[in-house]
Amino acid sequence: MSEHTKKHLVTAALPYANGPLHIGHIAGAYLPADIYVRYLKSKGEDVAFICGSDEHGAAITLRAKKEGTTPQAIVDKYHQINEKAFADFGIQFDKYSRTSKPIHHETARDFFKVLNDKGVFEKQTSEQFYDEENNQFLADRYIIGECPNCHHDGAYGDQCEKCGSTLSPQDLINPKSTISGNSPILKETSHWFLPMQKDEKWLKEWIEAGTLDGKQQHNPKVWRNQVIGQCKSWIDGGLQPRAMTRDLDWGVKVPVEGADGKVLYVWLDAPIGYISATKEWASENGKDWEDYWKGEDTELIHFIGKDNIVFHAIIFPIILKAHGDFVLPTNVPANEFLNLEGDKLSTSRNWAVWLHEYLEDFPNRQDELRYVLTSIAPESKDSEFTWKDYQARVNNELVAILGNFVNRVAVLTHKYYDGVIPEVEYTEEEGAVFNKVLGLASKSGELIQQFKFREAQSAAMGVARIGNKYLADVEPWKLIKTDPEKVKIIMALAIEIVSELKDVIKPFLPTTANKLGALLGDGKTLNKPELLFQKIEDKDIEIQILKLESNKKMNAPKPEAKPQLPEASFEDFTKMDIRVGTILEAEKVPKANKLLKLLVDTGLDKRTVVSGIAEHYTAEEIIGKKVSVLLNLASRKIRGVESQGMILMAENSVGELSFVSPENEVESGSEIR
Ligand code: B3M
Ligand code: ZN
Repeated sequence: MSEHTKKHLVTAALPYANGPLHIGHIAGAYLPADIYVRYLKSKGEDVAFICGSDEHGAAITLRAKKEGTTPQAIVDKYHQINEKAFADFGIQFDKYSRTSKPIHHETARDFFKVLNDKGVFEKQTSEQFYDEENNQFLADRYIIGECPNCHHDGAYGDQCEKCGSTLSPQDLINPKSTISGNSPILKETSHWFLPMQKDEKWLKEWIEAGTLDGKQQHNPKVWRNQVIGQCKSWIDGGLQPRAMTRDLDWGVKVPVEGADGKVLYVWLDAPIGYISATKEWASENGKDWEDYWKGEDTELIHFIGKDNIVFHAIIFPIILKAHGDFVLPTNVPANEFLNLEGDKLSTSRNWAVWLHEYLEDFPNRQDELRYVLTSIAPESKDSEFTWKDYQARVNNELVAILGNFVNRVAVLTHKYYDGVIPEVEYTEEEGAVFNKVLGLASKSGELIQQFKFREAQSAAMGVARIGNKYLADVEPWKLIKTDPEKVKIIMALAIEIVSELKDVIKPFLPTTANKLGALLGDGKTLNKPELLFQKIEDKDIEIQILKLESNKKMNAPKPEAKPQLPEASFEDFTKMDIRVGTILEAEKVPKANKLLKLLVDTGLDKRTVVSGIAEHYTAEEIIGKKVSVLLNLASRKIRGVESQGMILMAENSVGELSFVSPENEVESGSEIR
């Protein structure tokens, strides 16, 4: 069998078309997938890189409801935005499809039918939440209530976003329908269940040892620990039957009689999207999709974030195997999460760096973001993006090392030789330097094949480091007077390092690699250099940090307003004698942290009032202040001091107090009513 019968099918999680993409998405799945694919293609491998919009599921219908529009309008909008953002960042899919296409509906329906005909599913009746006002069953996301773990009040039926725990709708305390706001009732409905418990045995062997039907299917040593760990803990905890259909009117209709009003569960539907998109790509490119999904020598890799592990490493393999003929994934290199400036990324709180906004603020600087995101890729644990770190990595690495090296080579070659690349023979010294370069380049490639993209990029940057250090050490600008022959050799080597650098960084920094390609031209003369990287100034990142902070303020949860008190008559109100008073004296009440003893001019008299404001005001700062005083409150002793009346204060949601003072100058004793 020749080397090139091998096929690589690489998928990246289909993003929900219900919002724009942020750096967490890119760092989690799309960037590593793109690096992997670019590398394979540079080696002449046969690759299909497949992705697309996930356009079904309650996430979409919910968003449509919130924005007062249709699910179709939502997915049309975000499919386009996201497809463009991927392209702008050089994420080069062979196919970016969408699950709303007829070919997908057909593929998903057929898949379900095959499984159903084989008797894979068990039809079960269970009780689910139902909104009586709207006559509909409620998808998990349509139910909110109190989280049983952290008691957060806005937990969804499938997950609490506050503490991250996975939930079932029936776990919620005091569940409410998000459609009507009412408490839902439980009502019987039937669904097609996948009895996953039957697959525990082979799954365990397959995941832990990599064997399937007695054959070695993958190498578990290349699988990430957290992927194997998560799968093991699911399996060891005992797999449960899981419903593969839902009561919803948006999605792929269940192709079985008696299934009106039901669609395929989005987690059955979406992974099949990989298959339908491959079909589309194949027919557009004169290929056979089955070579990639059913071939003997096919490698299937799913790039995803860690919240998708169970769907790709347990559920999808179960259904692929149950269907028969399909290959199972060779690896599921899931990433952990990326945090932002000390906090979890959050779409709803707008705590994110949005891709389309990044490129508005930093035009043409997609490689800079790719570089930083790969440098901090959350491959084995959660990691964090900060703007300061972004600035430091761009300035100290891309500008100071890579950019500086290439720029020196270009400038000196033009200065000494009008750009013509000298032809020379290397001495041993140059040979040794170049061997180091080749060593790093091949190391980078090996690391990519082991899905260690962080280290792989750092090895690639090592090539620029070697070149930069080499020039600094041999100082051709000094030798040019004394030993011009040596300088020719030095520059020839430096140019060859640039050429190697171009190839080795290409998977990571494709735009930069293209610029290096343009610089190197025909290999005989260097063209004029384009600026590779510009320094990120302090003000550039200060703007970004301010933007995040103001988003945070705008999205801070508003406390619920206290409900209005029972009605009071006008007589009730007029019983209260409230007047403007002036604080004449103030002092702390001994041994009472909160209390100040005030002497107040009420216009009628000067009297003592004890007020619990000492944590908000010092005695000195309030002397002379005009305030509102309730005069005819029955006098009471507070800490041994007789208090005659009460100062009215406004209290905000976090318990801060402030005086209620007249806006204009009015004399003490003025009535308030
Ligand atoms: N759309 C979930 C997500 O974006 C889902 C992935 C589907 S991959 C088949 O996290
Ligand atoms: Zn919780």
